[in-house]
Amino acid sequence: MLLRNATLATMTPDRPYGLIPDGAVVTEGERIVWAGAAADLPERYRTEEALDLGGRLVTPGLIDCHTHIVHGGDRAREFEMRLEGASYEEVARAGGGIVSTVRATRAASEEALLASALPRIDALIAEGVTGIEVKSGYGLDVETELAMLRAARRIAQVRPVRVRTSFLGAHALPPEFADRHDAYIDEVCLPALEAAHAEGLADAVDGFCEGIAFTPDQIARVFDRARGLGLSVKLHAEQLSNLGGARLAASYGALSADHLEYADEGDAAAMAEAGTVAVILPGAFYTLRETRVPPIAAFRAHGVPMAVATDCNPGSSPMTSLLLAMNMSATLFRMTPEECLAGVTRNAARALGMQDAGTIRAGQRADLAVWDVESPAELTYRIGFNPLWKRIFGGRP
Ligand code: DI6
Ligand code: FE
Repeated sequence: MLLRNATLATMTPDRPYGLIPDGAVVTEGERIVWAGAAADLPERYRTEEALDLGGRLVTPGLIDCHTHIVHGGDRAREFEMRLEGASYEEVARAGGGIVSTVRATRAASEEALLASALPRIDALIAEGVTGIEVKSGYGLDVETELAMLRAARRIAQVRPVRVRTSFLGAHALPPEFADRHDAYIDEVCLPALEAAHAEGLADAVDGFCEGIAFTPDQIARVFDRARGLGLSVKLHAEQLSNLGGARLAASYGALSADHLEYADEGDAAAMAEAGTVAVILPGAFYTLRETRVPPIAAFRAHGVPMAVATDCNPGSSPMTSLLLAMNMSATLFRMTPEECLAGVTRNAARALGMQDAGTIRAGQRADLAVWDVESPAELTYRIGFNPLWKRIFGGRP
């Protein structure tokens, strides 16, 4: 298939947006076989069946590289309570907070987990998303962690989207292990990781390194096991305080460290050295009404690749719009529109270890988004507006 009369934001790093004003793309099966200026289109492709894009903008299909999109229940009642003045403790005593999602997730079948995730998945797809990362972490027992990952894998069988799964057993401490973090790691988290790996359910291993979750030493034990199984790691780090999570992640050659509001210059240097992507999550910052912004300038100065994601979860980021995450990253964190678009394409692919996605060039998968806009900055600039014109997944419109 020949896509002609297109403005290409190829997102290759050689020039801003990798922009090619009068461009063309040729796909064959699932792959891109040629992309460039229309004037350079090889003779042999000129007779292909052509789709005239009328000058519209083509970007790589968007990638949401950090979500907790599979989960039971919701936390709308808790949202109301907090706005009526209830404290965090009162919410927790009324059965709210992360444990309420754990309870709802344990009570749901794998089928129900899949069914409840699909409307949220569809909202992402409607904005040109072609790749999604999904974490476990609301089961916190072996069976439910596996059920979450199985439901996540099934998304790719029922929707035209690629899915990467992350095992997040070290997300929170379930009530039955109150104050026994190490026992939870030994008796649930590590056995669940082994079982998930044996079933081929985990592409990577994640953790939550925070005062309200797990210490760097506990996370290191999970990462050691991941390394033993040959799995890549990533980490929720420096979201609410600096415990050294980003440096720990970097020391394991992590794909990414995520959140990072409390990261510092030294963390940025360590991440740059390790090639660890900084995943910026403005939805949680916004929802929790945080005030400390991630050190974007330090990441930029050290050359740390930055990705942007929704963190879609029922508590701290009930958001299913990657375009909104781009806008928030610009307005709240001062990322440029080009950094925001690279954050949901090239750098999001890198955060997932997806080497064949995130840019438009020969050899990449033909996962593309066509937008009814004149310039790529418009994707970040507008709020609550979806200019997607067509999505192409594996060469298929
Ligand atoms: N960081 C967060 O903000 C969420 N998880 C995490 O690791 C909170 C998840 C929730 O409240 O359900
Ligand atoms: Fe998260």
